[in-house]
Amino acid sequence: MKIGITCQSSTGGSGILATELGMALGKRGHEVHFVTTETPVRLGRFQENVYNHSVDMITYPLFRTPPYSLALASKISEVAEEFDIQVWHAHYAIPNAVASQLARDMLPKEKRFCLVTTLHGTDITLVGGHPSFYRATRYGMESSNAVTSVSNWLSNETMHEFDLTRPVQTIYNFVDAEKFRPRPVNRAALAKDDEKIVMHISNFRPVKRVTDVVRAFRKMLEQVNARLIMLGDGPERIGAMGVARQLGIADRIACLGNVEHVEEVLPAADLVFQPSEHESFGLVPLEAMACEVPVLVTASGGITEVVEHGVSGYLCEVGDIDAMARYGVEILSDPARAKEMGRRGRAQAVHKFSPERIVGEYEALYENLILRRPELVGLDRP
Ligand code: GMT
Repeated sequence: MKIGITCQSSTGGSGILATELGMALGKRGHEVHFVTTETPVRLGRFQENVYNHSVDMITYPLFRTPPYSLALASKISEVAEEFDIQVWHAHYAIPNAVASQLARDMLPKEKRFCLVTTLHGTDITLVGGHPSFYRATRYGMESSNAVTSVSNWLSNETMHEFDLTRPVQTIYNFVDAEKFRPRPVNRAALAKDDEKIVMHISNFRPVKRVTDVVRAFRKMLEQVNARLIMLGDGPERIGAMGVARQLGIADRIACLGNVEHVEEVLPAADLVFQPSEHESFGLVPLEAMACEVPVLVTASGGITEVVEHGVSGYLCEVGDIDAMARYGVEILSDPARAKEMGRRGRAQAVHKFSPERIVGEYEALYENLILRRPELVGLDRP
């Protein structure tokens, strides 16, 4: 098949998933064309069948903000026409679904693609639901030929919040368990031998509740000798470090910033800690599970479909710092239990969230749409 993909190219779960999907499709022999602002984070190396096209942006004194969505639509349309794309896959509804729909409208009928939109979470819960984007988000979904989301929770939220006339199909995210696996890493560069490693990985947005990480970690320190390693960056990092200084634990925390190959650091963790306000899926905990690292998360959103309480880690109520600290200490001070949790987490990651299974579900969706393409793009009508 010939498939186009649009996604966010910054470090974020939706862009990462879209990139991993494109690379997996390329390995399966499909021709994949990305259209993005910059090369997506995990698409660094050349890979057969996978191509990346950048959106051409101009600045002009008349524009207070350059109209990115129009440039994106023009580029998608150009790439789709040149490479005879059959299915365009928009990841993250804003602005990708509407830009893809506009791109399709710019094409002559016989060149029009089938459009799939995948919802990732904040495009519905935070951004898309905002009054300034609500109608555009709804229009993007209604005019797609298929809408998928990354958890049952997000599918239901979307149907309810946007009162859609069409179904939303859940297709879970996946993890490459060859890449994310337990492996020897340079642990000594991160912590002393007698220190446990608690790890947090995010884009440090308010929804991640990074100060909860710091507060609960301080309580864990009352009972275990540990170090907090934070990967990623974003607006809440400074504030969280301010809290750490107030609590007198800044010297027990290391911020590594954005790390491209997370799989080279993640296996060093004894616990991955993500106390978000909500997570529509939780790609980071899934990658941790694949590395046999137990996870501590909040029972809010689709993450409850990924992490099983007491099996691969623990689920706490949002903001319940005491419970988080208690569960954290339980995992960090019982290596046999932690090992068993890690083992069971990986087994679940491999069984329920494998690329074979999930990429196969996307392939089946695309194939079905391509069979119906004449009807979907109006080719069966004069
Ligand atoms: O907030 C983020 O982590 C970024 C965001 C994104 O769209 O890039 O992540 C969302 O999509 C990920 C991939 O599907 C999910 O694993 C995350 O749970 C989801 N984030 C939220 O729902 C807050």
